[in-house]
Amino acid sequence: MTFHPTTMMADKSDGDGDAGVILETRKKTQRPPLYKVMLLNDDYTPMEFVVHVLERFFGLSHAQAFEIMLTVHKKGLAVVGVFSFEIAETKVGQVMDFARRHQHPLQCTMEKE
Ligand code: TYC
Repeated sequence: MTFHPTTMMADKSDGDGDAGVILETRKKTQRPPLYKVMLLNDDYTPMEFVVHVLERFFGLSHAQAFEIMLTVHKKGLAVVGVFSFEIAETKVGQVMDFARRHQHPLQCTMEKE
């Protein structure tokens, strides 16, 4: 009888010496990047207008909106929400458009988290 290599393997190994080491079972989970949407302070936009913007476009309660408006007023800027690129872009556009239509210099920007 001749000993062909495959005849000697009682297990599932293919005899290549790697003993079935799995180097990669699945791709790493990919999460979409998130973007911070920020409101910037200025000296002219009325506080009530900013509060209204935060209620209208970011779904904040009056109390939350007032708090964030005051943070922007005191600190110069604040993050008002974190969203996917598309949602962040839409919010920034809505706020900038609304401010421009009311002739307020309010600035809203986004930045990758
Ligand atoms: N600083 C403004 C004022 O005193 C109020 C203000 C708050 C403006 C937040 C912009 O993003 C802003 N009327």
